[in-house]
Amino acid sequence: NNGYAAWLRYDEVTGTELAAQYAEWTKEIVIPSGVPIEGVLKTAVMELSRGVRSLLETAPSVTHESSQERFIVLDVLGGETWVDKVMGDVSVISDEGYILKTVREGEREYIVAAGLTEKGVLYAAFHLLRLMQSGASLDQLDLVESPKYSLRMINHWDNIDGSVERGYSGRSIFYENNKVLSDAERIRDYARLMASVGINGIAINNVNVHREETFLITEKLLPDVARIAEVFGEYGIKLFLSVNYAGTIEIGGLETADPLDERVRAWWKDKAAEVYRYIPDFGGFLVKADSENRPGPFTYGRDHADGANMLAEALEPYGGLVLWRCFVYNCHQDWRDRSTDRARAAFDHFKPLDGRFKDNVILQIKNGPMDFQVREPVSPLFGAMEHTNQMMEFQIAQEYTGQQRDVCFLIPQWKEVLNFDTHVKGAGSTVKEIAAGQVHAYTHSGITAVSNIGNDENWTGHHLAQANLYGYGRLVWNPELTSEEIAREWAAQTFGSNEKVQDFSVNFLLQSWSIYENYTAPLGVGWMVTPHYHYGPDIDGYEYSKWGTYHFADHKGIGVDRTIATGTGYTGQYMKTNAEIYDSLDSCPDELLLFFHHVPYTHQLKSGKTIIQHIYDTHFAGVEQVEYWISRWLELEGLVDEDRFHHVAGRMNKQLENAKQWRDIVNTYFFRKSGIPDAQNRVIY
Ligand code: BDP
Repeated sequence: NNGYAAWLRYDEVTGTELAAQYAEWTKEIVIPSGVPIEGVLKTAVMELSRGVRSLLETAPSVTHESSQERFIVLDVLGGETWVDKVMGDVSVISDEGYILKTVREGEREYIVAAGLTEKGVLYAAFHLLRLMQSGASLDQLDLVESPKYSLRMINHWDNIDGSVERGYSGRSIFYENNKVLSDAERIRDYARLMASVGINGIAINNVNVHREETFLITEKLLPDVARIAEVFGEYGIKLFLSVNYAGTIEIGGLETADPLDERVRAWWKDKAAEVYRYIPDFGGFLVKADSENRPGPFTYGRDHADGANMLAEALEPYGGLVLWRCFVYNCHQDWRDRSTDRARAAFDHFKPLDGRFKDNVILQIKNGPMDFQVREPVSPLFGAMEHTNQMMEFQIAQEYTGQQRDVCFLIPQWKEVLNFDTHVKGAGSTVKEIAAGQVHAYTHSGITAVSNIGNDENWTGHHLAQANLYGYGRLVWNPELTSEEIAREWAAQTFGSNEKVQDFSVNFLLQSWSIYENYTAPLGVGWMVTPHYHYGPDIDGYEYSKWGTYHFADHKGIGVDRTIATGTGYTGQYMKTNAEIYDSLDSCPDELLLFFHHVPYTHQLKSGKTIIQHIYDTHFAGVEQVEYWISRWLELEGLVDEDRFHHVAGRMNKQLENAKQWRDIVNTYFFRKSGIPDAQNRVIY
C-alpha cells in the first residue's frame, strides 16, 4: 500500500454478485482468428489478463476460438473477422477510439472491446478494467468512446543527472548520473499508467536542455533512448525529445545556429535521419528557444518562424513534429519601467507570425500569460492565430500550487480554461474546441502538460496528487467529464469502495483549489512566493526583480493596471467581448480583479467586501478549511490502509503549517501597508 500501483490496483473483488458476474465474462479472452496477437494488441491482451487475474484471482485463457458461452473478444476492426460483420458500421469512432458492447446471440453472449487501431483496443481493455475496478456491471455495455484531442501529451522536465526541474516527487525515473535508465521496469509501469488514461505522447527531457542532454540525439545515447521508445511503443505512446536550439554549436562543430544557414539546416537534417534510424516512430522535437536565457533564432536576427521551420523541414520526411513553445518573454526587464508587461509577451512575439509556420509545427502555449499561477486569465494568444497549429500547455506539477505538499486538485482550473470562450470566431470559440482543431482547421493540435511524477514510491509525493495525473489524462480524453466524475472515478480505483473515503476524497479535492487560493496570492495578482523555490510566502520576493512579476502594492492599493486607457494595454489582446469585460472595473470578475486593475484597498468587490477585508477573510478561511479537512481525514483511520493514512495525514499537517504562514504574513503585510484594521480584529501587527 505504498501507492505504487496508483489507480491500477485491481484489488480482489470477492464474494459479491459482481465478482460472480465478472468471473463469468472473463474466463476467456478471444482474438478472432486471422488477427495476429502482436504489438499494442498483445499489450491489450496482456493487460486485460493481468488485471483480471488480480481482480478475480483466476487467469483468463486467451484463444482464437471461443469455447465458453460468455467471453470477451478483442478486435482491431476493419478486417474481415466475424466481429466486423456483427459490428457493422463503425464510422462513429475515430482512429484511437473504441467500442465496448455486450452482444447476445442465442446461447452465446460476449463483450466486444474493439477499435479501429490496436491502440483503440488497448484503451478499451483499460476501460473494461476500470469498470470492474469501480464495481460497474458488464451485462449491458453499449459504449462508444473517441478521444477529443489527437495529441494527448506529457512533458517531463527531467535532467540527465537525475534531477527533475520543478519535481516534487523524488528524482527522475529516466536518468541517473548522466546515464539513461533504459532497462528500468519502472518505465514500463509508467507507460502502463499513462496508457490507461489515454496518453499517447511523452517528451522525456527538460525543455531547458543543458549540454549533457544535448547528447540524447547522438549515437552516444540514442540506443538507450530507443529502448525507452520501444517500451512506450508497446503502450501506444510516442516518444518526443526536447532539443537544444543551439545543437549545431553545442555538439555539431559549427560556430552558428542561424536557421537560414545551409550548414545548420543540413546538420539538423542529418540529425533527424539519425534519430529516425534508431526510433522509427519518433514523435518529434520540443523546443524552448529565446526564453529564459535559452538560445534561439533572435541571436541571428531571425524570428521564431525561421527557427521552427528549420527544424520542421528536417523532421518532415518522417512525419515528425516540432512543438515550439511560446513561453517567450524578457526575463531581464527593469522593474522600474512600467511600459513593459510580461503578460503581453507571447502574443506580441507570435501573433504577427501567423501563417508563417510549416504544417508540422505546433505552437505550445501555456494556459495563462504569466506562468501557471493559482489564478490567471486564459492566454489571449490561444486561438488568435488562425493559420498556425496550436496546442495547450498545462502544468500537472504543482510548482506554484503547493508543490505536492499542499493539496490542489487542478482539474477544475483546467476545465475553466477549456470552457473559456475566446470569441475568436464569434461566440462558442472555446479553448476546448480550438485545442481540438475545431475552430480553426489545424492539421495538428491537442493538449500537453508538465509531469508531476518522480521516483518516489507513490510517483507523485502526495498520494492525493495522483488525482491530478489521472485527471489530466481523463480530461484530455474527454473534456466533458465533470471534475466530480473524474475525482470519483479516481477515488474509487485508488481507495476502493468505502463511501466515506470516497466522499472525503471527492469533496476535499473539489474544494482544494479554492482553499489554496484563499491562503495565497489574492484575486489573480499571483506570485508573492519565495523566489526561485516558489513554495511559501515572500510577498515582495519578486517585487523588485527582473522577472516581470509584480503586484505594485503601496499604502493606497494593489494590482496591475493592464487596461487600455491607463495601463499596459494587455486587455486589448483579447477579442472585443472579453477585452471589454476585463477592461472595465465593473465587469471584471472579482477573482481576476488584481490581475487587470490597480485599485485602492477600500475598493468594493462584487461580493460586497472591500479588497482589504477580502484579503483578511480569505486568509483566515483558508487555514480553517485546511483544519477542517484534516479533522475529516482523521475520521478515516481504519478505513484507509495505515501506510497511506499516515502519509496523507503527515502531508496535511505540512499544508496547515504552510497555510498559517501565508495567512500571517499576507495579513500582517497588508495591515501594515494599508493601516486598515480587520473588521474582526484578528490580524496580528
Ligand atoms: C517556469 C519554471 C521554470 C521553467 C519554465 C518553463 O519555473 O523552471 O523552465 O517555467 O516553462 O514555470 O520553461
